[in-house]
Amino acid sequence: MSEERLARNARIYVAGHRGLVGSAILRRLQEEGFSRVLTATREQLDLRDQAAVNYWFRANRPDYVFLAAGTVGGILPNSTRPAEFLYDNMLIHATVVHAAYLYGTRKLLYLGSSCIYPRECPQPMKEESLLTGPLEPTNEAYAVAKIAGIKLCQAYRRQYGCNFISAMPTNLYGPNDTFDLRNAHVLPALMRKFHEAAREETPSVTVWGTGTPRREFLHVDDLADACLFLMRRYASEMHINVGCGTDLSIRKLAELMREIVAPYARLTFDASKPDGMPRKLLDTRRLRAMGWQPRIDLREGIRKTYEWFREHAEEAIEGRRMTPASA
Ligand code: GFB
Repeated sequence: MSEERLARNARIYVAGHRGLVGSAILRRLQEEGFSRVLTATREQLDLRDQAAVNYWFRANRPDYVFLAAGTVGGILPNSTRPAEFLYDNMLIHATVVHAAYLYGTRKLLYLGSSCIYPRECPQPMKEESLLTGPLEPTNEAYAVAKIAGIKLCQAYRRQYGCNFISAMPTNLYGPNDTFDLRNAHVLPALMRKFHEAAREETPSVTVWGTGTPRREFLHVDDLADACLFLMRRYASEMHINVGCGTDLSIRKLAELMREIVAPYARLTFDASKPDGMPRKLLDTRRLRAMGWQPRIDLREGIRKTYEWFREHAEEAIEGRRMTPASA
């Protein structure tokens, strides 16, 4: 397979550069010395507006696109705001993919999510398991939009010969995550809860659900590394999983977080909150066979993220990512 050279002066657009994933890709591109990285804030460009996106692409002509923009959140907003998750994400994927086709983008990498696989999917979840069974109801809307994004990239490849590829990351964490408890995913939510509990006299943290669901967590800097790797090396129609290969129960995650952030805190479980998918572990053999592997283990990754959180607690807690069409 021919390798994409990614010249240092290539025009590279990171859609969603303020989010967890986009900001990690941006940092990585800057570290590697790319001199023409393009971004647009939500105020500058509403990615749900095809005419505006076309205009922006015509003016900026990106050679490469990392499509990491979207309306995202944890299990609660996913289940209570399905209209926004479906509408925003379907439009954002469609406008950017279509404009990339119209204005001659050389290659586009679309970021999906491990929630595309069926609720009862055999574990670890292989790429081939897509559309083999019903989806997990708590994130069906988001998953349907993400599946549509994969199909869009495949369709533009088949019909127009576009080099558009899709990567499916597992649950992610790291700097610039959402720490607003109503919208956050489990790892940043627990980090904040333990951080706040550490200041209490009798520290206690409530964990949603039963604690039995299992999740796989990848540091977003590892994902950014995989994204650059795939942009250079992957050119197939099949989406490709990106994960670390091991998972743990939510109870174990809470215990690990407690050890790092607030060792004396007591754990309680709120079973009135949803568990969601029982298990979500990706089969990453396809990517590993190409020679990629993650570098940051979970304990080290949580420590690094907690350092970042303490330095940025105020802005992190404001939770600025849960807005439509985040750019
Ligand atoms: O990370 P999370 O919100 O989303 O929740 P999913 C994972 C598990 O952690 C669930 C439990 O079983 C939650 O009940 N949990 C325990 C908590 N305490 C907390 C807490 O304080 N906050 C949160 N948020 N969870 C999302 C999907 O699913 O994963 C998205 O909704 C996306 O569509 C994303 O795919 C990657 O892993 O269940």
